[in-house]
Amino acid sequence: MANSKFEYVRNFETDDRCLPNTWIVVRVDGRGFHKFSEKHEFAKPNDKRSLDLMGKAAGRVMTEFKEICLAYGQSDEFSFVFKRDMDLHKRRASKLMTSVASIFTSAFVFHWPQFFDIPLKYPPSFDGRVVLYPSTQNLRDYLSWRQADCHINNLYNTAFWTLVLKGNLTNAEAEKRLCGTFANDKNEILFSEFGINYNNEPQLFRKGTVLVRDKKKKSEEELEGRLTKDILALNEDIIGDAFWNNHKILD
Ligand code: DGT
Ligand code: MG
Ligand code: MG
Ligand code: MG
Ligand code: MG
Repeated sequence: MANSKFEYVRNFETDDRCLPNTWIVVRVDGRGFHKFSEKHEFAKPNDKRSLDLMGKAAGRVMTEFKEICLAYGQSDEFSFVFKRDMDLHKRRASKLMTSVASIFTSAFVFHWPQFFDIPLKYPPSFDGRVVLYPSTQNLRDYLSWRQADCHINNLYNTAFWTLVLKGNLTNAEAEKRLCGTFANDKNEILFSEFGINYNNEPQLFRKGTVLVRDKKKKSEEELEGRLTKDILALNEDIIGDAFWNNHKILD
């Protein structure tokens, strides 16, 4: 049915191609995960099962899209970085964003039983957005921003839930106690009152998860603990230069 009289409606579709030669970041974020985490009895403040499942789902997205060079996740979100010279889907924002959110969500549901003993109570969903970064410094700053967010929230949540669960404060009392405190105050409360050295908390919680590709041939032993044969999950600092000097992902 070429050239039917209906075909003019195609002209209503708008062009949403991302600017060439820019880093494309797609970020997905769990919709209403405050409620979702309560309903599924997530451990507070961090549930390792959920964070590992998020990493697994993100790995599926990277397996599907070879154009993604790196992903970073924390809490209920994951950011995917597409190589700046890629031309997948003609760089159309809606195609990239919806495909990533869809693959991520279905993988999250598909792999749920591997991580949780209880069944899903309702279908979880994730929203998506696309952001373009023209310079590599802008992209590094974006990723630093997300990891700093992870740190700030995790320090607050660790102090808050320690005061509630171990200090027997009510939620309101704990909130009041932490109001106006700085990072060193929270570290001090954790250490002097509960003997917790925040720096010894798991890296997964403090740093989030960064997924990178690693195509080197590996022994059986080295494959242990990997997400897939080619994708490595790390819980490292990505704000400083060391990580980037080691991995050369953005060069
Ligand atoms: P949204 O994104 O606007 O639809 O709303 P939410 O509720 O997803 O809010 P968001 O994304 O700003 O914050 C993430 C929520 O998920 C936050 O309430 C804490 C919760 N959450 C994420 N990971 C964990 C976890 O490992 N354990 C627990 N207990 N809660 C978590
Ligand atoms: Mg949100
Ligand atoms: Mg959310
Ligand atoms: Mg979130
Ligand atoms: Mg089609």
